[in-house]
Amino acid sequence: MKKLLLTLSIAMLSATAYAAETDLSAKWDALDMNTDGVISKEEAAANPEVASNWDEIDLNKDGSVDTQEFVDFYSK
Ligand SMILES: [Ca+2]
Ligand SMILES: [Ca+2]
Repeated sequence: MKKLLLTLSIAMLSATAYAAETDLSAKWDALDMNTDGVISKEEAAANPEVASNWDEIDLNKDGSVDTQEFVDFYSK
């Protein structure tokens, strides 16, 4: 019984992680409209959440958001 519960909670945990990942990846795809692998400030303008947090998301201040910066922001 204990083992079953453990298995169930692991399955639930990974389902949550998977959902979060899928959600994030869908969000990224919607933002990176020219699919060059980074989000430019112009692309971010389409998403108020990203646009208003731009300075916080663009950690290295190079004027674009890469996947690492994007994931870092949303995994906080
Ligand atoms: Ca882009
Ligand atoms: Ca950056």
